[in-house]
Amino acid sequence: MVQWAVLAGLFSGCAVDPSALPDVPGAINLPVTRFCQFIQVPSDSDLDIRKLIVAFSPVTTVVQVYSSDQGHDGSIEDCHTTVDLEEWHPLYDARQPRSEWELPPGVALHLKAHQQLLVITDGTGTLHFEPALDAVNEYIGTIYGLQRSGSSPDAICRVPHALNVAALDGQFTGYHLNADGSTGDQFYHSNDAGTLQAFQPDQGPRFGDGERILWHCDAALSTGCMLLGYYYPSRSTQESTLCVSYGRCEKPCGQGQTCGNNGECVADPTQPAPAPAPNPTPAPDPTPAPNPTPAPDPTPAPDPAPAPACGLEAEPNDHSASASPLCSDGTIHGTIASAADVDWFTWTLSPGDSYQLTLSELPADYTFTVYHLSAAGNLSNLGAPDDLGDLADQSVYSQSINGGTYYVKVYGVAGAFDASNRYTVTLTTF
Ligand SMILES: [Ca+2]
Ligand SMILES: [Ca+2]
Repeated sequence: MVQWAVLAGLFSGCAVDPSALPDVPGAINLPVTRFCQFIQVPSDSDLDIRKLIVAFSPVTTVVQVYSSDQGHDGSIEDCHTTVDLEEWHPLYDARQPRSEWELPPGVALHLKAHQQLLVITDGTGTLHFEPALDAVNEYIGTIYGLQRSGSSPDAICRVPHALNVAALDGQFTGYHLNADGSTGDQFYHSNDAGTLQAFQPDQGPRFGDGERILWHCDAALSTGCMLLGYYYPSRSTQESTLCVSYGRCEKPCGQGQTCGNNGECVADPTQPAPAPAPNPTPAPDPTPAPNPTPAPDPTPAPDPAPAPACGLEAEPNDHSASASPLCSDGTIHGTIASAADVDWFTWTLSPGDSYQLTLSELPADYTFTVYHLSAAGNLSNLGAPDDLGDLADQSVYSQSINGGTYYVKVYGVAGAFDASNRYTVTLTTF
């Protein structure tokens, strides 16, 4: 699970003069006025786009456009703090109030009829899509990922097949990765203006089938870096590849290991002993028998250990319909008992409630996704935390606009589980 943090910002009341956009037959103009706006492609047929213009108010610093194959109820759901990149595929990203991108001849960006879009911006303006006029031979695919600067700023990404890069965006420095794991030639460096770097036809970087990219998130560029590449050909009209990396390793390393420079997991010198997993509090009896009215003790011993508040999940809870309610204090414990185990929990909020949901005490790499039950009975994905592949606590923070029933799904990343040790979910409302 990989997420994109939504950037904080203020609305601008400054509308962009639509006359500043070219009057092209068949072009679509999407006005965007909300911080997080769910809109659908206003077309009854699929569209092949040859040129995209972002025209926003001068103070705009970010315009992120995502697409999804899942519908989203409501145009102004909770403006969640993270975007689930498994559901939402980046379509375009601009860090300038105005940007234009014209695709190479014969290459198009494909939009499906009424496709669900999510636009996140701190400005107000218009997305302008111009249709392809000539024959379309290839479609644009996207490759994307997240990485943080800091102790392990390197990440790798394997391209899905041989491809030509049409444009690159994001705050990173990109290198070819040699087969032996050593760093090859640099092919990209984020420019100071943070603008999309588009290449002339067949002048962009090329990658072979299965080749790996090394991308480096330098703290001088950003604390959180985004990789966004547009390439052709793609194997379908909308191909997207989410790059998940654990440093230079493609999979999380085990306990006592760290990711080495060659992309293999190696023994972590900072953790000399494979310490047994700390489990200071044994799991309480899942069904503690109520004390059958003890005889009143004239000198009652004070209870040394307060009873666990509510306690454990109640399996089966593998679907939202069988979700375990959070305890009255907002906590619950559970175990991911197998690679297939998922645990659903539920709670309710009043309109306007702010909340923070935290997953902690992880014995393995788990993460979660938050959902809201709409009035129509549909679950909408509100987002998920940053999971860095470690055992650190993960949180999301948001505000409920309409209140109602919420769910969280906790699961192991890449099949991670630990049947013996518990995790903890904590909901705080304020
Ligand atoms: Ca469970
Ligand atoms: Ca379960």
